[in-house]
Amino acid sequence: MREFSRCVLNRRCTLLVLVCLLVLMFFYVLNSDGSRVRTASLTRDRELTNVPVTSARNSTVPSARNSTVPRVDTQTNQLLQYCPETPPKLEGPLYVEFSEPVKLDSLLKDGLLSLGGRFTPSECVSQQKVALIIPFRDRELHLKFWLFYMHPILQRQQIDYGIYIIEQDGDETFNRAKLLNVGYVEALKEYDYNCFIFSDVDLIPTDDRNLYKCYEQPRHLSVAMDKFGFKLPYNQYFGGVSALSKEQYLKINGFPNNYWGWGGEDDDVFNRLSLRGMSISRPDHNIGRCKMIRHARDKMNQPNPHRFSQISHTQNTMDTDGISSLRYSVVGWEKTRLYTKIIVDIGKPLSL
Ligand SMILES: [Mn+2]
Repeated sequence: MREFSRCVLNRRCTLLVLVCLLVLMFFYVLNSDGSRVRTASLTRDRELTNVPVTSARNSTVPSARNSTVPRVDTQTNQLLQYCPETPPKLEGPLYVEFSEPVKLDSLLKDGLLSLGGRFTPSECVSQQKVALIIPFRDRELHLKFWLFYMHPILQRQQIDYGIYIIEQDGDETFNRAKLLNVGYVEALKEYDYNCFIFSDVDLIPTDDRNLYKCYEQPRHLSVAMDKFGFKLPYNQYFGGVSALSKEQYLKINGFPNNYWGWGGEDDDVFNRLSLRGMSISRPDHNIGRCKMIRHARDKMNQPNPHRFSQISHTQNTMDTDGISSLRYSVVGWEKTRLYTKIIVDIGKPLSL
């Protein structure tokens, strides 16, 4: 009798184990469609560790290692998934016009922006944390247009972002690249950004499928500017708007600090990237269209007469001139819900 009941018990146990196995297999198959958070994050990690830095142009694999973790929505108590590779609410070609002045109140109505021009999508977890850095001096009107058009675009792109306006104090010759270095350092003091977009204040993309995020290779975003007849002025052109992950930026020791005046600094950055074995990723020419606000040359931003000689020496200067040698002091700052502005003293050119 006892033996009989043990036998029944064993059978039940076996049955239970089998049922458990079936349930496990069911969930395994369900998970393998890649839509679950856990699976998505595992796949991304594998892609990141296996892909060599120099391979595949125009890849859509984000190079910035994702340090964001899935979070629970406090209102619905649900676990949020990562935002999809293609944001669902993009509009494609956009109407962008600079002839009429714009009002910025509409950007604040929905309460989505927080102090410093910070935004985090509520419906999903962004794959990257993006700091937008804008070198600035005396272009208030352009900044208004930029904010008016860019905030809605970045929000439709579901990007976790912050806006940093880096203003050069004083009337000394303008130094775009050094201001960009300052932006990188200052942004990282506030948040764990892993992607940096460096943008001129007068450039607006006219298609929101041009995603303001980082890719496996450094990204040039302003590939078809109206100013250049919607073409690249030359193949190595890296000016206007570019995106570098933290790793890509550090690999080239950041940007040069000694290009005073207009021109050359973007070519130096291009040289740095190719000297470190990287290539340039770009969007399609139709998607990468953008409009520049017409303006006269700024005072104190005359063409840099040393630029051609400097560009030819990138290989010798890049290790000593860059983020490793950056010196500046913060003179003041301003935080609104549209942006963080940091006013900096970056010195003046060394007399050669
Ligand atoms: Mn311009």
